[in-house]
This record gives sequence, structure tokens and C-alpha cells, in this order.
Amino acid sequence: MCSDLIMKDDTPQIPVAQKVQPEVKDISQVPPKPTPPPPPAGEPTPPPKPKKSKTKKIVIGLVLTFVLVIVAYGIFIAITYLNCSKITPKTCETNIKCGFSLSGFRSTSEMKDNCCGNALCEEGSETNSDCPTDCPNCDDNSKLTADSFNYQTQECENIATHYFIEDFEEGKTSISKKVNWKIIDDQGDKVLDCPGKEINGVENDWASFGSDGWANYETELNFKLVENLEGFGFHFFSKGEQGYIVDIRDRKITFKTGGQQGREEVSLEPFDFKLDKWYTLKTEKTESDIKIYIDDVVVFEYTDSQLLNAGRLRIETFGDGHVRLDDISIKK
Ligand SMILES: [Ca+2]
Ligand SMILES: [Ca+2]
Ligand SMILES: [Ca+2]
Repeated sequence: MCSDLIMKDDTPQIPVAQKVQPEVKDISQVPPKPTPPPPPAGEPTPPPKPKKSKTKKIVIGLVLTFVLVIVAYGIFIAITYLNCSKITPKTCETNIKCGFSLSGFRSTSEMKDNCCGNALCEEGSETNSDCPTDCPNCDDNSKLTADSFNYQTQECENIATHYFIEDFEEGKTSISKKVNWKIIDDQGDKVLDCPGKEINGVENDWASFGSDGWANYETELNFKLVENLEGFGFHFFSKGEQGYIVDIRDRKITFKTGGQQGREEVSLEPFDFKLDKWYTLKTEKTESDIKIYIDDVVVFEYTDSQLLNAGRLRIETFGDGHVRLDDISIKK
């Protein structure tokens, strides 16, 4: 009972842990770390020394990389040699060798001369027809140019020789022909048929072609008078009311100067034209000298003081005249 009374005392209990005293180390037994002496005043602090193992790793890495590069380069060189040694000679190729350089083995070769396939069109031994590989086809599909191959420059040359060439074989013409005129078949040859007034009551009919800038040309055309000898007129160097006219009708050739309206008759020559017979009419003018040919024979010669050397061309039929034309060429 007496102890129960003591336990019921209101005095607060102090926890036992609060009474534990902390362990006190005897620091006098731990030797203090030596403090490095401070650098002398005014001297820089030396850099820390690299560790030897890290340097070694870098050296090994560099050596390995170098070896790998050498091996890879060796493989590359070996591949270039294999590729080079497998090359089969092309046409005209001879004396193939594999030459070494730092960029690998490469083949060198020579080309045989006068050989079809050496990328050179060689004069005296090759043309487009026998070696199209080396010699280009210089045909430019134009009758107005002379086509050839220049062996020196190795290029085609297409030199303009004509202003105009038409034979009507394709059934078309650039001549601005009138309604009555058309391309017909004449004994297997396509020709330009030019009737006069007999169709649709037309008094006369005409067509012009070329341009005022066409200069210093020669003309040539084939003609045939059909049905009658009324004939036709052929104008050249025609510009406005200036120009020359060859007038063919009634078995004579008349040469005139002038244009569509006013004309001056210069000369007249008889010529025994036959019906349904083809003739070739040719005109030339060299400086002031004019020559007119029928079938390559000079039928008329005239000296003109006019400086007339350029202009378009015109064809006209007279009255009942009916003419057929073919192979018209205007040569520069
Ligand atoms: Ca060749
Ligand atoms: Ca041509
Ligand atoms: Ca023809």
C-alpha cells in the first residue's frame, strides 16, 4: 500500500534516455591531417597531374583507330584492284592497265585509230552510214540547208543555201494560193495546178510568196502550159511597184519591169512554146546583169541600172491561162 501511494505521486517522470550522456571521443588520439603548405606568394598553382591510366587508354584507342583505318584502306584498295582487273575492253579499247594511286586502282587504256566505236568520226574511214556510233546524222530535215559533217570540229554543219524549195509531193504548199489553185497529180508527180478565169469566172489569179528581205537570189521552176498558150507571169525582186516580170504567153517571152499595176515592157523574144510540155525557167541577176534561161539556154539578157536585188515572188495567170508548176526553188 505504501508503494502505491508513492507511484501516485504527481511529480512528472523524467525519461531515462535524457539522462544518457553523449560519448566523448578523445580527439587527442586522432592525428590531424597535414595541411599542404601554401604556395609561395606570387607563384601560380600547378595543374593537377593527369592520371597515368587515362593517358594509356587514349594511346591504346588511337593505335586501335589507326590500325582500323589502315585495314579499311587496305580492303578498299583491294576492292578497287579487283574491280579494275575485271574490266573487259570496250570496242576499240586496247592496252588496258590498272594504275595505282592513293585513291585506288584505276584502269587506263588507249583507243584504236580508225575504229568505229572510239567516239571519234574519222575522216576517210567513217561516215554516218557506215559508222553511226561515231558519226552523227547531220540531216536537219530541211531542204533549205546543205548538210555535212565537219571532221575538224566533229560537228554537223547545216548551211542555208535556199530561201525556198517546194516540189508539192507531200500535197501541201506554203504559197498563199488562190481558190482555183490546187495541188494535183500529173502523171505520178504532184504539181501546183493554176487555172485562170475559166473556173468561177476569175479574171486572173495570182499568188505571192517569200519576203521583201529575200535578196540576191536565183530562181528556178518547171512549168507546163495546158489547154492553151495564154500563159502566166513570174515576178521576182518584187517590192511594191518595183520588180521584174517574165511574161510567158502566145509563143513569146516578154520581160517587164514594175509591180502589180504599172509595168514597162523592156523586151520581147519569140519562143515556140508547146502545149503540155514541161520547161524549166531560170532567172539570175549578178549586179546589174539579168539573164533568163529556158531549159538552161539563155533566151534573154538585160542590163538594168536599178539597184533592185531584193523582194518577194509572185505568180499570176492571165485570162484563160492555165499553167502547172513544179520544183520551185529560190537559191541564195
Ligand atoms: Ca571512229
Ligand atoms: Ca538540210
Ligand atoms: Ca512535184
